[in-house]
Amino acid sequence: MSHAVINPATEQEIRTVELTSAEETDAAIARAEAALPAWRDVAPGDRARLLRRFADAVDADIENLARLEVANSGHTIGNARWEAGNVRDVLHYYAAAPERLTGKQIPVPGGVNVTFAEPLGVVGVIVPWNFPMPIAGWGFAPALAAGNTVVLKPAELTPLTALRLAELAREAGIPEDVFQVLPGKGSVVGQRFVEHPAVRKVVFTGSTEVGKQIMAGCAAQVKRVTLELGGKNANIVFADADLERAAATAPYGVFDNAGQDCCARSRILVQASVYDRFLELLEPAVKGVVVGDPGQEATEMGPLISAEHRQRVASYLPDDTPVAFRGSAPEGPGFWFPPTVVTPSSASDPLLTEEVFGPIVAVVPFADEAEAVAMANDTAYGLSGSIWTSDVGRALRVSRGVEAGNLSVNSHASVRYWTPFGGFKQSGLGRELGPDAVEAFTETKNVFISTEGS
Ligand code: TAP
Repeated sequence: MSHAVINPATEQEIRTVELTSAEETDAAIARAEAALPAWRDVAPGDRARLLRRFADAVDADIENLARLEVANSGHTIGNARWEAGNVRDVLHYYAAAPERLTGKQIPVPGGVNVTFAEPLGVVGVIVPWNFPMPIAGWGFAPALAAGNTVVLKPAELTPLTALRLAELAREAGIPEDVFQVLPGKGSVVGQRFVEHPAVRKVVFTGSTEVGKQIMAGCAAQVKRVTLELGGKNANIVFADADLERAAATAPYGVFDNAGQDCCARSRILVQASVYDRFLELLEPAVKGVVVGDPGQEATEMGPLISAEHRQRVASYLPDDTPVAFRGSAPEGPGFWFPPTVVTPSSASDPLLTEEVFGPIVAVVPFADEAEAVAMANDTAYGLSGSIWTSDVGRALRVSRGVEAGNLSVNSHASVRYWTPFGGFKQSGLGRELGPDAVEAFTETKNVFISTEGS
């Protein structure tokens, strides 16, 4: 079976990709298992060198990878270059890990006690369509660095950059069976990662709904799992903030990648005393977002990923929705959707509770700090958020009060490869990136060596 890969900005077919069957997935997992002993035994410095070579191969291919992503996913060329660069940087960062996977020597009577950081085995990485390159790299780079072999399933809609990354790995000298990319359906390939006993860990990024099924499936084998799931993130704007900056940047905190971002700040909570002024400032900022051909340097927002997804996003705007104002979007072919600002009045409105995953933002007022924190936390999710204030004490109090894994003050930055990333509550389980992520790809083994004479 094959899948026609569509350019979401033009609706033209780019090429077809063969879908991996359940039997082919099992065969790939068997090869990954067979490749494990040799990969685990590669000297730490040599494994590090191979990962650095892989990073260099990605670096030399950035423009090609970025153009592939523009065509396959409709990402703006600026974002797509950043995403390819992120894979390079994550590989370089974790290339420093193999020689640093130290254990501990723990004092015990009658001998020596040491711990080892052992690789888990075959790791299955399941990637969504919204950030095909970075999310793949956050899984495979630390997994490979720790001595695991990897099978990776890109989203059916967006396989092209992952397939290219597998070619670059081979060019860099990483053995073919150590890192395999298996395009296909979640219900086939992803499901085998969950069920196959040789896969010892599943790294899943995607919807909370599917994440729960993955976790339940993995429980049957006590399989390790990392989950990076949805978000309904709050951008909290206090009256003492630099309102001009808060309003000018808010569109980019939610409409980046057309809102198809787990970290999208899709709820803007504004202190009531400056609510009207904030909306006045927000309107020109939203109308100024440049929506169009993602391959053009000046474009700030591209299309949605598919016709089906556009329909889902549009379903959040029934006729009686209080739409404050909208930006622009091209007419004609492509899955376009204009940036849209809504002002729902009920806290239970789906626009305030559900992850829309499109360019729609809800703006609502709050009275004081306590209410802002309560509203921010009034969600099953807990991934990210922003706090705009000029009061350092308030910034820290609110940061500690909001139940989310990644917060930024007077900024919307969420991701740096050297800081931990992940969610509270139903936004996920475990952390990716940062100095500790490699540990999530190892088991601690404790060994006692007796020094007693025989
Ligand atoms: P999902 O529908 O959950 O799909 C994610 C991946 O899982 C795809 O590769 C999909 O395969 C696969 N999959 C689907 N059903 C499966 C099953 N039963 N067993 C194993 N794998 C299965 O999510 P999506 O719509 O692509 O992505 C959007 C979601 O991802 C949003 O909720 C977003 O917030 C979340 N997300 C979270 C983060 C972080 S870091 N927290 C980052 C990005 C996105 P197919 O290709 O067949 O669909």
